Amino acid sequence: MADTKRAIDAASLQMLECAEEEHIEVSWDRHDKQGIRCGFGTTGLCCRHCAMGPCNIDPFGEGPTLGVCGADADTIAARHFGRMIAAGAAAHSDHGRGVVETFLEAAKGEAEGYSIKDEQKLLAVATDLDVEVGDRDIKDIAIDVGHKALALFGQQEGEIPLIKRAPLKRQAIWRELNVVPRGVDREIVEMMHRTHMGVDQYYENIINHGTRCAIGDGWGGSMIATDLQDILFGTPTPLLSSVNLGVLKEDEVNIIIHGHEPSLSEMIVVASREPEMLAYAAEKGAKGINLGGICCTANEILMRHGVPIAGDFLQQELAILTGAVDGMVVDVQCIMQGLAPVSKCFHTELITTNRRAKIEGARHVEFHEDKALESAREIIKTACDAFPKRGNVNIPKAERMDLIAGFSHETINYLLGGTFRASYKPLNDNIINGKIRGIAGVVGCNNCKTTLDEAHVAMVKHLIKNNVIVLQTGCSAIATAKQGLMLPEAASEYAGAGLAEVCETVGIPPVLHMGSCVDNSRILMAAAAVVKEGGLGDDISDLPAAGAAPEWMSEKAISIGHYFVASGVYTVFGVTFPTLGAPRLTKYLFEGIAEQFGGKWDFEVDPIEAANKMIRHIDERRAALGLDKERERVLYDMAMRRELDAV
Ligand code: BF8
Ligand code: SF4
Repeated sequence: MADTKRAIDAASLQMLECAEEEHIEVSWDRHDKQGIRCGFGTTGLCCRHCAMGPCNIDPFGEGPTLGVCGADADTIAARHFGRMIAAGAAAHSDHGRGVVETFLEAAKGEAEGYSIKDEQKLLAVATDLDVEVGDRDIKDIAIDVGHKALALFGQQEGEIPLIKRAPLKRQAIWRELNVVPRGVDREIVEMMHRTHMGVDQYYENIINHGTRCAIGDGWGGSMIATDLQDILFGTPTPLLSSVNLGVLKEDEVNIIIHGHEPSLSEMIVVASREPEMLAYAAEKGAKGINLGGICCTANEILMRHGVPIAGDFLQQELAILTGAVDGMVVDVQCIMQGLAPVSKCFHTELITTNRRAKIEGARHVEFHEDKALESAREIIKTACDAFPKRGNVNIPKAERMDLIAGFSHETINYLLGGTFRASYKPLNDNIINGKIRGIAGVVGCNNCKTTLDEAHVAMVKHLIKNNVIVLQTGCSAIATAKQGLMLPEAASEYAGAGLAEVCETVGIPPVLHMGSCVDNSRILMAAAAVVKEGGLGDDISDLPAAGAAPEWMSEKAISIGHYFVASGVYTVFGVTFPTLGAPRLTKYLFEGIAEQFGGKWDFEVDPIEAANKMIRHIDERRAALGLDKERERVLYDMAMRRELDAV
C-alpha cells in the first residue's frame, strides 16, 4: 500500500504503489532521503552571498547573531526573500518576453502557423500601450503592440504602462511609496545588485524594492504574457474537458506536454490533428494521438483547446510510471531532473525543447518559432516511434474527472453580464447583498512536504461552503478539478446556499479556472474590474477578497504572493515561510506592510484555519463597507443602486 500521507487522489496513490513495487525512486522518496532540513536554511538565516561565509545566525541568540560583515538576521532573510521575488519575476517575465518575440514574428508574418486570433483584444491592449488604433491595418497595429510590449522589459525610466489598469487609488499608493516599476528587467537587475554583499542593509528598503520588482511581474511581465497569448492563441471561453492520469489512452500515442510556454504546445496541438501525423501514428500501430498536459502548459492548452490535463506538478513522474507515456515534452520551469532516470525505466522519450533548459540524458529537439510546425512534427514523430516499444501499461483508467475551464476575466464579465452588456455588476450586487460573501484567489504549487492536493481541496471546499467564490490558477486549479469542484454540480453539492444560488442562476461552477500562473494577472484584472464597477470601495484593498497558496514551493509563488500583497490583498501561504527566523522582517511582512499597502502576508499550515483567516479578513472588509448587516432580498431599482454605490 502506498503511503496515504503522500497524496489524496487514488490515481497518484496507485502510481506510488507501482513505484514502490518496481523500486523506482520519485520525488517523495528523495524528499524522505533529505531528512530533517537545516534550520538556518529553512528560516532564512543562512547567507552565502560572499566567500567570508556561509554565515549562520542563531535565532535563539546563543550563537552568532551577526554575519562576518555584520549583517543581521533581518537583512539576511530580506536579501533571500528579495532574490526569491527576483527569480520568480524573472521566470514569468522571460516567459513573457518569449511570447512577445513570437508575437512580433507572427505579426510580421514570419512565424509559420501563428496568426492573430483575437483582434478585439489586440485593439484593447493597443490602447493600453498607447498604440494608435484609428483605421490602421491590424498588421501594423500588431507590430507596434509587439515593439511596445518588448520595450516594457528593457525600459529604463518612467513607469511601465500597464500599471494604469490598476484602480487610481492603488496607482497613487504605488507612486507615493515609490514602487512603480521603471522596466521589468531593470528592477530584477537592481534586486540582484542590492542583495550583493555590502549594498542594501535595511530590510524594509530591500522589501520596498522587492515590491517594485513584484509589481513589474504581476502588472508587467506576467500581464503582457497573458494578453499576447490571448491575442495570438485566442482568449479562453468556457469549455468541457477532463483531468487526472485516467486521461491517458492505452491504444493511442500519449504525448505529455509539460512546462509553461504555450508557443510550442499550441503547435503540437495543431500538428497532432494533421492527417499525416495521424497516419504516422497509425503506421506504428496506434489508433490516434492523445495529448495531455502537466503543470501550467496543461492549463494553457486546456483553457484554449480543451486538451485534457494529466496532472499537477507532483504527478509528472507518476505519469511516466503508467508505462503509457510515449513522449514527455518539456520546455521551462517546474520540470524535475528526476524525469530523466524515471523515463529510462520505461520506453518514454523525454524531449527537452528550449535552449534555456536541457536535461542530461534527454533528447533535445530545439524549438524555433520560425519553423514551429516543423519542430512540433518532429517531436510527435519521436513519440510515435516510441509507441511500439511499450512494455506493461498501468493506467488508472477510473481516475478521470470532468471539469469546466476557460474563465478569462473577459468571460466572467460576459457570463455575469446582463442581457445588453457585459458587466461585473451582477457579481458586485451579489457581494453587496451577501449571497456571495467574498472572493478568494487560491493558487500555486504542490510540495512534497505536504500531502498532495490535500490543503488545496480542504481550503477551497471550506471557502465555497462559506459562500466565498474561488478563482484559481496553476497546480491548485488542477488539484481541485480532480475532486470535481470545477463542475457546475459542485455548487449544489459543496457551496453555501447564497453562492450556490448565484452559480446555478448563471450556470457556472463555484470554483473558476482562470488559467496558468502567469494568468494570475487575470485575477488582478478581475479585481480591478470589480472595483471599477462600483459599490465595493475604490481600491483592491477595500474588496472583501483574499489570496492563498496552501502548498507553494516555487520562487514564482513568492513573486505572485508579493504582487498580490502590493496590490492590496491579504495573502496567506501554507507549508513554510522563508523569513521565520527574522522577527522584525516577518512582523513587517505580516503587519507593518499593511499600513502602507493595505495588503499583507500571513502564514498558516492548517488549510481550514487559513481559510478561516481569509473569511475573517473578508468579513472585516465587508464591515468596513457597511455590508455586515443581514440584507433582505430585494430587487434594486436605479435609485437604490445609486444609493448602494455611494456606500
Ligand atoms: O507556474 S503552480 S508547481 S506549474 S510554479 Fe509550477 Fe507552482 Fe505548478 Fe506553473 Ni506555478
Ligand atoms: Fe556572511 Fe556577510 Fe558574506 Fe553573507 S555577505 S556570507 S553575512 S559575510
